[in-house]
Amino acid sequence: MLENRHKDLGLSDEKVLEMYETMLMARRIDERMWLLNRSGKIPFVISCQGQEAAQVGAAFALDRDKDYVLPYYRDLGVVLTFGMTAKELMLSGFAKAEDPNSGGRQMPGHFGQKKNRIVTGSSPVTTQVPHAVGIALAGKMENKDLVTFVTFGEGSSNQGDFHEGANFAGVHKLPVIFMCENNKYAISVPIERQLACEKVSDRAIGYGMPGVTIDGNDPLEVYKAVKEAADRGRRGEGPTLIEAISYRLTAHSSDDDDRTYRSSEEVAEARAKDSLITFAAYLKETGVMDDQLEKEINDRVMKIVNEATDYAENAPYAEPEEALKYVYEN
Ligand SMILES: Cc1ncc(C[n+]2csc(CCOP(=O)(O)OP(=O)(O)O)c2C)c(N)n1
Ligand SMILES: [Mg+2]
Repeated sequence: MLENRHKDLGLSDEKVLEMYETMLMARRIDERMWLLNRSGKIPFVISCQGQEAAQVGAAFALDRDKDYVLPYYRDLGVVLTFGMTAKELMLSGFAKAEDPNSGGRQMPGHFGQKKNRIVTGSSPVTTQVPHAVGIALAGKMENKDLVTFVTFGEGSSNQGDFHEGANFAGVHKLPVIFMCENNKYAISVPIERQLACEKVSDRAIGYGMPGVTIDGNDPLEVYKAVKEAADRGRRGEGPTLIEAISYRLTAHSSDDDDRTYRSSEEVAEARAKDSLITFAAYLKETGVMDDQLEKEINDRVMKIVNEATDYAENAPYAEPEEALKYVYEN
């Protein structure tokens, strides 16, 4: 690794430590959710593990006071960067009344928080893409200096919503960043059975926008690509398609057994390239972090995750009468 790549990108030591801590927070929350699920305390988990570098690297390149994010279900790293807390995520895992995403109505992974411009999504994959395009159009019509950032899986890039949204954004030169988190599987279907073209980013040419494929395990490479895309969008030059390559380290969800369709050797190989390990190594090589600081960060994160778990576990469920709130007009 090159010495101090983050300095070349204009990122301070504090910023990259903050990135690392956010990646670690996403991982530790996710790990805790699996434990809670397997001990019968929460009904469902859909993991970010393996995709934290792409999520956090990207979200750090955006303007957290202006831009809108339209995350998909794995994006713990994106929503944490945009201000959702561990406590709020745990409240969602336990489906408690105080969950800011949906008041405990939705499955975990349906992120939404108005004050942080995290736009709520729906369960059919890729429906967030046309929403991101629409918000960018509104921003352009109102001369607002904003970009929208939308993510989706590579399997989901086959859905009509992606193609319709990308085409409209390309024609109207809208400030949208389309980021595909290519984790090589769509549930049990491997990448070779999903696409006839070589890369998801090859699809960009059809919509008149640049398309790049980058290493999604390298948060700095992702930061750089998303920053360039955001700058293009703000200059009025239109959308960009970014394909961040990673690997889904867990099963698709807590309801799936991935041993039925992939080998443990393949998973072990991907685990050896885990961005939590490689980014920590980079921070040590460049003298930004030592063993002592690494321990301090981990202890701080674990304390927050423990407190969030306890709080959410003990928080009240919504009253039954609340079930129809927001569904019908009062
Ligand atoms: C329109 C639609 N079809 C099918 C599903 C069921 N489904 C949920 S996640 C998923 C796989 C998506 O794979 P990918 O886009 O690669 O994302 P990943 O889960 O790998 O991150 C499917 C088929 C759905 N939610 N919506
Ligand atoms: Mg996938």
